[in-house]
Amino acid sequence: MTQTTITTGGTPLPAPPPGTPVRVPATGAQSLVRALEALGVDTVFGIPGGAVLPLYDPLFDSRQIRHILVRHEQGAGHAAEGYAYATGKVGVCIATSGPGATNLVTAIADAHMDSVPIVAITGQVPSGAIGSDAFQEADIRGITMPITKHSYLVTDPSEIARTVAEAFHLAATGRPGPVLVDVAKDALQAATEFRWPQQLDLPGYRLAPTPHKKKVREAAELLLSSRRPVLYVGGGVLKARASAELAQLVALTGAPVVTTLMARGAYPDSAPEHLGMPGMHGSMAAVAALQKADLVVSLGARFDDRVTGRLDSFAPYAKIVHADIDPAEISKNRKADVPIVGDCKEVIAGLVAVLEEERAVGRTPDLEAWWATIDGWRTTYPLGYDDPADGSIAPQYAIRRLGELVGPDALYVAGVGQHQMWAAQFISYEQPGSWINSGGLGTMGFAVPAAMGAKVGRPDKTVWAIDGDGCFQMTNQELATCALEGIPVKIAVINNGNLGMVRQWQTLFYGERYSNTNLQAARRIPDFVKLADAYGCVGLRCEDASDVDATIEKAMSINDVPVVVDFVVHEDAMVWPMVTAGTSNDDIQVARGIAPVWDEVD
Ligand SMILES: Cc1ncc(C[n+]2csc(CCOP(=O)(O)OP(=O)(O)O)c2C)c(N)n1
Ligand SMILES: [Mg+2]
Repeated sequence: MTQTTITTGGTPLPAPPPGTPVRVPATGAQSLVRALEALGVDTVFGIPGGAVLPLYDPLFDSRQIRHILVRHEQGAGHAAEGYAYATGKVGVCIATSGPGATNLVTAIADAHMDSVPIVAITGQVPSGAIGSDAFQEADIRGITMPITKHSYLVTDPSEIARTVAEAFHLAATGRPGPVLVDVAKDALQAATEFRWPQQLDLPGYRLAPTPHKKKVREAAELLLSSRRPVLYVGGGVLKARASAELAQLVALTGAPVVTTLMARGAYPDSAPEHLGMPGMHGSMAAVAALQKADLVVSLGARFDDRVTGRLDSFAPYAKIVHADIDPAEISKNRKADVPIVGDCKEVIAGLVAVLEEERAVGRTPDLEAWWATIDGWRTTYPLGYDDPADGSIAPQYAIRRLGELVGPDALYVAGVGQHQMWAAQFISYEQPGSWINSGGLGTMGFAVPAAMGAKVGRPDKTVWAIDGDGCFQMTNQELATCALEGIPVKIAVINNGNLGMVRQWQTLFYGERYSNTNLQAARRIPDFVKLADAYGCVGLRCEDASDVDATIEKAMSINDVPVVVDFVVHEDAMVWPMVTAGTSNDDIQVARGIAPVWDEVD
């Protein structure tokens, strides 16, 4: 009577906890809270307001759900994302109608681009007022339609529980993504009956099929016969929790691995087969290996323009195996020779099974010559940077030391800009899930609230945000939330006094005309140490390279309150290597004006 299994397309969802009633009188709002409880939600991030107030009343009574009162709805959205990244569960954010809901839009778009499972719950004006330009009315469903996996407007209170159950299922399964549930105020207030759905009816929603055996075998054959393969690993491998299978695949093939910005940590950076990150700011070895490959096996990656450079010159000699859970990705940008639709975990396990059989009969790839070429690139063009002559801090140095002193068990969350690229390049990610960032949308302001959400989800982990001075000023108000709610995140502000990544483009492409990128760091407005203090956090400043280690150690010793470290760094540092947007990866520069010498590959 109390236990039900939800099925959709034959896939059972986790049953709600024992004791969850199947039918019970409730208001719409009560039934929404009950539904969240039944789905195992323990944390939600939000801000109340008129239209969503009826929901906040029963939420006050929930003993299961902790509501974290943020300072800006964008923070709630990114916190839900950070929570989802860190836990693998669906993150939840709540906002009121109108401006509350529109403040969520950036985070929803971010989750959409990076396939992050979140459910955004918004209050809507009463159903009778919808369409009348009522106070705080915004058609949030219409606004978010192109940036959600699915969106609902609920006006019938008896539909609330089922809708929430569906929303969670849609957010978490298949290719994950954000789902919006907009609920009219009168539906929240109305008396109804909480009804836990016996099954979900989602016609047209098909979960990925089992990977096609013939295609998997074809891909395995190509891996055996190719002489210059590259495993191009994307965020889908992390979403599929397929790192163990990937490690087996690498062990069986000995093939080089590149991990995209979204996949850092999917394969250990320290492993010899790992060439680093491909793309605009990728390592020379990773970019070159893709350009010279005769086979690219794409696993949960999407041939993003930041990876491919000018598409028609990307990996020109390579056959393409493209495995993805979302059939819409396959051949979207680059035509696949071997398309495989399926969950990466199953695809890679399938490849491993075939390759094991073949190994048993003595067939293994021979990549000796390929590795000799790759090792040449690696030794000639390692990632590097120059230390400023004046003793000031190279941002890369501060970030590298942070990674070395903090170690691979922490979670690292980045903002967007130069500091993000350096954090992707100079920290060694050894574990899946240890790197969290905004890849597809490139959302400044992501780091502080996402770190907050990650720390709430994994209180056992040390969580470091590596943020830019520009990004930090977009969402640092969530430090108040962190301080009051006991969420001791650590923030390293890489303070170069500029919108550095934009400045870098101005240096390179706009004749050093620095239009509106200088944040006037010398005037210290705001002073990040004082700001941290004002928010109830500990603020530390580091301006000299010789103090970097001691400052990081000091920050590591403070675990009861949030810590902000203001690393004042040199403003002229640039991110290298670089492939200029819109150009070919063949035109990569390893430093300003320095093109590598490409080895001939037979
Ligand atoms: C919300 C948003 N606005 C604008 C941009 C464009 N943009 C990309 S990087 C960047 C500069 C970031 O500055 P900062 O946070 O100081 O990082 P830095 O590059 O200096 O490390 C800007 C403005 C963006 N990505 N996101
Ligand atoms: Mg900056």
